[in-house]
Amino acid sequence: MPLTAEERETFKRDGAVIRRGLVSTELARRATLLIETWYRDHLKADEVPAYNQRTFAPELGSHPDILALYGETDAVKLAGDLLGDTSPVTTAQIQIRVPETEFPGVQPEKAMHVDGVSCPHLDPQELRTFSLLVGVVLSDVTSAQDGALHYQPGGHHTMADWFGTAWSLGMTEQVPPEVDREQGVPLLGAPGDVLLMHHLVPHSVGRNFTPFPRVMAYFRISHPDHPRRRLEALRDPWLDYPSMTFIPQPVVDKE
Ligand SMILES: O=C(O)CCC(=O)C(=O)O
Repeated sequence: MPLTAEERETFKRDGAVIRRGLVSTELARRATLLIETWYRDHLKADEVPAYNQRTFAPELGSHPDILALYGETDAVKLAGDLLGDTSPVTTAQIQIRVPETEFPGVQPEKAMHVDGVSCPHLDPQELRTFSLLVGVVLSDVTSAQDGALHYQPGGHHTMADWFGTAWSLGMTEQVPPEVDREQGVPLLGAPGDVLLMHHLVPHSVGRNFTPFPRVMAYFRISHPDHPRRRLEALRDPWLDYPSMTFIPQPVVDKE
């Protein structure tokens, strides 16, 4: 089903929309099995900080059963509804919040940030931005304590203002202080739920106090023109979203 008028309004206001059960149980199950096997056979505590910065299970990022979470679902259509046109997606990021019980203190809270700007592990002059984040929930997240992603509805406007005024390329602050202080809204959900989130919405991630890994797969979707206008897209939240700025003209009856 395409993006409804109500979802479009929500996205404009909050910079985020959740579609429950968008990914079928079978597709979610196939991806989960792969990640569970990797987790059991490959994950080592001393590698968690590095995976945490980039992706867990890097060897699975382009596996057909992982890419299917986006490519074989209506998420493609929804991204197209928002961006008009999208560049091909060839890899996913797998993000796991490991249980504190199994890996105590190994994965502290991730601070508020927007992806690809002033990343602690990258040159602050480098932008690795995109247009839309599509997050697929692959494990139950029933409380903020379950390693939930926390996002700030409406934060895309605050961040665009900041990028256009106080911020300059090369700064190491990831967000302004008032955004850093906010807790955000936890993304609660079940396998198959999908979050569509504007790239400028600030988010953080909490520790996981459940006995089970919290698993998400993320797809970073770009408007094809995004790579040539990264700086402008930080300051104009709708540059990559032509459908959001299109104002329908009233139909005038001709006699
Ligand atoms: O773990 C998550 O859900 C999100 C991770 C994140 O924000 C990031 O990798 O930039």
